Amino acid sequence: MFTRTTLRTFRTSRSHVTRAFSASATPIAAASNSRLINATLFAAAGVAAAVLAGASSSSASTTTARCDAAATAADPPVYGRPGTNQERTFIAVKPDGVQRGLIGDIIARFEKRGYKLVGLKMVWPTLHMAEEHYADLRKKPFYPGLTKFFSSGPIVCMCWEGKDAIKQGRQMLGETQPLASKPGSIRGDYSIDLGRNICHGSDSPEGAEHELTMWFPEGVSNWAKTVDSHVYE
Ligand code: IDP
Ligand code: MG
Repeated sequence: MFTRTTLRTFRTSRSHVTRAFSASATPIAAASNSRLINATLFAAAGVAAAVLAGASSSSASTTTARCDAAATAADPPVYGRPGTNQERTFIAVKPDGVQRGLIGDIIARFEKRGYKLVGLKMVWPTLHMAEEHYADLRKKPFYPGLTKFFSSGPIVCMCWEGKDAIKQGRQMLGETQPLASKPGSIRGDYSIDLGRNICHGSDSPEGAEHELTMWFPEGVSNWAKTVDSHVYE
């Protein structure tokens, strides 16, 4: 179900996101676009919860997924709360990482580390979106090639939450230059060339705010992770 929905969304995403990021449009189209995937994920979570409930009907602690439409005033902004356990970072699998089948591995690394995935969707960026995303690099000579490549195919957008998520995310990615990245890091394990370093991660709280606001205008899912007491002391 997830795959079919993703593909359907993928085919229409270019027109949706173009509108969403044009100067005059509000992000409504992008919101409905990615809500489609979010809703599907929630549906899947609901099925899982139902299965769990059936397997253990005596459990009083069974929780169900809460729709993100039910966000409360206590929820953090989409870019989280830097310096707390609700710090958030924007991690993306770039077009080369998607083509090379590395989505699952990259997600798994953050998941296994203990971070919480609060936003996830596939988007085929327009050139304009790529330029917005890398706006801080617009004066660099490689900017045209970088933005052209970043908009050459779908990327996977993620919002990860947890203590020190921005800095730790960067360390998990490795160095910008793959050849300088240590084995064990994502870039050190899977990439060689600078322009094909497969993943992106916010480099600062300001960067995370810019990127998460841009890529998740519809917001993310503020869910409670029940195992957090086994991740944080
Ligand atoms: P980052 O991705 O580690 O944050 P940035 O300096 O923000 O690195 O650059 C964004 C991306 O631009 C890099 O991930 C890399 O793919 C590409 N890039 C950076 N420097 C160069 C360069 O000198 N030549 C070609 N591409 C570069
Ligand atoms: Mg950067």
